[in-house]
Amino acid sequence: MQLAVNPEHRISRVPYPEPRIPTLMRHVIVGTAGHIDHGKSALVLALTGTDPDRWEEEKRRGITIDLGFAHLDLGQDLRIGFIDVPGHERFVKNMLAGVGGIDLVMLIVAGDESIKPQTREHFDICKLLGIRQGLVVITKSDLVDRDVLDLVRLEVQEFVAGSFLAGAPVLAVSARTGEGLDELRNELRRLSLNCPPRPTDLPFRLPIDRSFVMKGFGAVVTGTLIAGTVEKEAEVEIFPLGKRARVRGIEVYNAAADRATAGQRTALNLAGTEARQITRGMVLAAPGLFQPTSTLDCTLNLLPTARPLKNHAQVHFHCGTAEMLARVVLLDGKEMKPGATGYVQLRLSEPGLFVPGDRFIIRQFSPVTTIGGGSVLDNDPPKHRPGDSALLESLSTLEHGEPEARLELLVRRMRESTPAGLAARTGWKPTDVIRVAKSLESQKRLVLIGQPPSLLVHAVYFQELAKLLLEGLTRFHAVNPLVAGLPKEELRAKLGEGKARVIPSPALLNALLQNLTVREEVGIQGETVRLGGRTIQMSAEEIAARDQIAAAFEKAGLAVPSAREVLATLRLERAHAEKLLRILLKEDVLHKVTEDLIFHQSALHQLREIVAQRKAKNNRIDVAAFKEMTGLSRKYAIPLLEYLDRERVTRRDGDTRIIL
Ligand SMILES: Nc1nc2c(ncn2[C@@H]2O[C@H](COP(=O)(O)OP(=O)(O)OP(=O)(O)O)[C@@H](O)[C@H]2O)c(=O)[nH]1
Ligand SMILES: [Mg+2]
Repeated sequence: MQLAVNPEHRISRVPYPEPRIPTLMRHVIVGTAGHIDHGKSALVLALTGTDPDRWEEEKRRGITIDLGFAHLDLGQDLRIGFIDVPGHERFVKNMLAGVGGIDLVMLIVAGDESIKPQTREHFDICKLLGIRQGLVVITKSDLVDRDVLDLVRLEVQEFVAGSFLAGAPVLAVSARTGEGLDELRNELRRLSLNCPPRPTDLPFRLPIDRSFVMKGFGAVVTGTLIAGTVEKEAEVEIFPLGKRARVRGIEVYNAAADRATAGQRTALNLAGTEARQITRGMVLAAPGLFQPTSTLDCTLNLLPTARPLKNHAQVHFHCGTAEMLARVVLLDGKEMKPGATGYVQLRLSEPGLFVPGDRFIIRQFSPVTTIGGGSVLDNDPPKHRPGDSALLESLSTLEHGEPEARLELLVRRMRESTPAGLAARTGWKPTDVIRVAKSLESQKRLVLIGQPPSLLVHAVYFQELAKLLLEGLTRFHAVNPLVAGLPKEELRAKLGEGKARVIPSPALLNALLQNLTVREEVGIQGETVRLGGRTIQMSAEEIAARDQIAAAFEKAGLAVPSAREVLATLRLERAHAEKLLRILLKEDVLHKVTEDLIFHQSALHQLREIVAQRKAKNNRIDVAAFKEMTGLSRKYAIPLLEYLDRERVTRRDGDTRIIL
């Protein structure tokens, strides 16, 4: 760009009355769009005084290659950040990395050329990305006379008819003479103040558009903060790397700041990571909340100018600043017609961080042109079976449903989830998840556990688990009439058995048990769960015999004879004695170390004490020392040492063991 710009026009003359009460400054991001050489960068320079073409190559060739940035204050209460994009068709992918974060678009059309191919492609992209605000600027007004300008104006109005820019201002300006710039600033201010503010209380996300090393500082990344807030010293997660870093410093529009909020151009200095690991397309986000994903269920809108799209077609996928290949799996048909809209599953070539509501663009694999776009509905979709009639219905719920219906659908699929887990699946903040969940709870569609709720379970699943639990206990008691009940952990594992079942979390099991205890359908003693009203069916004789067996093992200490020998010393029928032995094992009075060696817990407890005493003097022990210390023969020493390894009392290290 070799334009000599009149310095008069570089600086905003602030044609607005200063507000008497200082208000909070609004931040709005304005993006340029339009064909190559139509004067986008020259206009940004004329408006802001900053040349957005930063690179030597850009200056030399007089074209924009990559994104450029500048900003302008229009009054004390409004700062506009400009993202200037390249018009060259080869650099549309760079344009896409910038346009994802903008609030309003300045569609640039040169007065001496009118509408050209990238005017159309850039405008298609803006429409597909759901940009809602903007204006058209006819540039180079000094090069054409009024008649031509009027003609271009008419062409532009026809071009934007029926779109979000229908009826938007169409202004003629000259970056060279400054004509029309004041009016443009006025319109930019008016439109900016009309833009809905970005959500600052959503989970923080920053798609990275640049990453570099700053001497003396280390890694610096920049981007447009699309949601939430980030503060100095905060921990952030880098997606899809899965690494964490600390925010050492923040700059907002080149000035040091303690925090940055949604809608601001932001630079973060990161500690704990290297700049060369981070590239454009990665995303910084609140730590521990999101999961990277490479499968997305989406809506897709195919442009009327595209070719029909075949199932499994490979395309270029652009979302935020990320760019990768993707396969498009059509979910409602074999082929998608130009101009049509439908549901698709995108299988991405790399994982990334995407949240429902995120807009994306797809471009044809070759030759590379923009063919469509849409928005993410589900960032962790289940596997779809062909011909699943419920699939389209659930996708339609995710697209159009009320928040209640959407949340219920996700919880039903996930069976149980946390507010944070659902925030990652919806893009809502956890408090909104809880608010919607409470409304569903009052309609008995969800069960909320904890105060404040920490677990959300679908009501149907909760009832189903309760039924399975009672059935399982009934079966258990029938087979084991002499056993008090099932340990909780075993019960939990049992609930996860069978086809496509998942093991419920301990918190969910506890909530279920609490619910069933209140209704007296189950009873709990320590860790043992039994059916309500159920007691062990043992006679006085059986109890005496059970105690006799326990005493025999206790007396034997560590040098126990085999279980068979112990039982033989008692005057009990063999099968009966074995049943009582099983009860003692279940109740954890006795413990099976190997198939033939059963010890009383008191003996094992004693063993742990001996080992602990040894550790005070020497934390290593070999078989010989163990034998000497316990007075046991090899027959017992080896299985007992292996038992201690399993219990993590010791750890094997070559020929010896370390006492932990
Ligand atoms: N006479 C005149 N020339 C202009 C005006 N605006 C831009 N130009 C010239 O048009 C050429 C292209 O301007 P740029 O601003 O680089 O165009 P661009 O749209 O940014 O181009 P790309 O970024 O490569 O797509 C330069 O030579 C500018 O000097 C204007 O208002 N009047
Ligand atoms: Mg340019």
